[in-house]
Amino acid sequence: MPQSSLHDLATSRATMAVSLLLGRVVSRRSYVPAIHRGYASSLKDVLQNKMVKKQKEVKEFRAAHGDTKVGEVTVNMMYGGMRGIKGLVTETSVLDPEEGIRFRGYSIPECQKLLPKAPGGNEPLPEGLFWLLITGDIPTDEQVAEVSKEWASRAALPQHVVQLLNNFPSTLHPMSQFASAIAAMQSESKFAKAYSEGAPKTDYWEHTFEDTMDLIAKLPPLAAAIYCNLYRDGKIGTLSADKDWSANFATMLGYDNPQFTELMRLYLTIHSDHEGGNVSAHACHLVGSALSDPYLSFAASMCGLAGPLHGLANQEVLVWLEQSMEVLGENYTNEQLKEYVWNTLNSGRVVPGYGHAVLRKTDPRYTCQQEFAFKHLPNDPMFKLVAELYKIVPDILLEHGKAANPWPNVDAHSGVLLRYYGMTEMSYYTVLFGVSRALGVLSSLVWDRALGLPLERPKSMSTEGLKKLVKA
Ligand code: CMX
Repeated sequence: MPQSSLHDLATSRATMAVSLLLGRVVSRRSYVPAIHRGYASSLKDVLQNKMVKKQKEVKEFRAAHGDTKVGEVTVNMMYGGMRGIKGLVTETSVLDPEEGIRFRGYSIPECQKLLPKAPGGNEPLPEGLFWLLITGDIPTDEQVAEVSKEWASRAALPQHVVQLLNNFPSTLHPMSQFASAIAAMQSESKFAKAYSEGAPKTDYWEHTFEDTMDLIAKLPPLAAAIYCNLYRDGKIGTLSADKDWSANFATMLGYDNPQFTELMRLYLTIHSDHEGGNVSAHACHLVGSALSDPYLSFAASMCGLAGPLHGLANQEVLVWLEQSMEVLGENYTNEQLKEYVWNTLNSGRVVPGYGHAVLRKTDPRYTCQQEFAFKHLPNDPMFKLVAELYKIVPDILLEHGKAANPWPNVDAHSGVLLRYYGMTEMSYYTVLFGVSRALGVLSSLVWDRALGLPLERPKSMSTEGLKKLVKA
């Protein structure tokens, strides 16, 4: 496979200066549809049409129902992580406790069926899911191909970010490297630049959209640089203008198995969005509400994803599974496996990959990964272990009596698939989750700016004040 050094990928300072200059020109004029600009971005045109309609819809809805009550807040909700409080509007996806996620109304199986695929591929292209998330429409093959090309053309990393990545110590966790490098790319923010030059509020969405497209395009080379620096020889594979986003990512990571590329397409699609209240989505929305630019907002999102109760659980699951293999070997009995799970619980730890703050059934993101495993790696011992655990853990968690949801979530399955194709470096897994999560949280950020959502500032209270309020 052709390899190029990280430095080859970096844009020179001169080129960057020119593109920043162009960015300034664009930010000063009012929006001109792509067709008249002579370059491909029909996505932006589709989006603008949607926005005009949605802005009107929201304005009319608020005028008619602005004071209508939508729920209540209890003392337990305030101490209990605000579970169940209806306090956010997110357009891109809705999570049903029983059914799981729907992206703009489409379930995962529906997305797998309806979204465009790569030639010869069976899994949906994340580009299509992004189009769906941000516009609400299922795109055509041509529209998706256009997004792939556009992302490939925006993928160059600034030189100072390459240097930063190359200088990180190998002891720094990949997620810390990821979040830091994203924050450092803020130097490229078209939103920050336009804001500092006095851009009108009505144009915020456009600058946020441009940053979103740039940032999503740059995440695969950035993530690949972390991987290759930490676990390979520091050289990343060559990006090609003709490949889709996932195929380029797989190549840059150094993987040339077409099945791994298919896994990437599925993985990057299903990890993208989980409505607005989860930590990574909420963090992006919250920080973005201060008009921090998309780079800073997404860096904050990634700091949240790096927590073991959220995205880092995919790393924790693999650590836990490998430990069980070490302790039990491959010829374990059902009783031994149960004992291993009980030992985890009795030592005060959680069973990673199980439970959820909203879901009350098996996560459909787990199910579609399980189907992928049945198709491609039915005899893998680690997959068999995951399948065995699925049979016993829910009953154990019910007997344990604490977890509100005893069923597996997305993280219970992803690591096993990656490991099968040779990606054994589990501390890297959450970075892949993060690359995917950009599609959802940045789509929402564009809509936040289009709808003019204000600074987020809920009311907090002291226990003393709360006691007085409820006359305790
Ligand atoms: N194993 C053991 N105990 C669990 C548990 C699990 N898998 N899931 C929940 N519990 C415990 C909680 O720790 C809590 O105990 P305390 O009362 O002692 O604090 C109790 O059950 C009630 O928790 P809950 O209401 O069921 O769950 P929360 O909404 O508070 O938290 C989650 C949800 C995901 C953090 C929790 O289920 C968990 O820790 N799971 C394991 C980690 C994991 O897989 N996280 C990934 C989630 C998906 C993602 O974001 O990527």
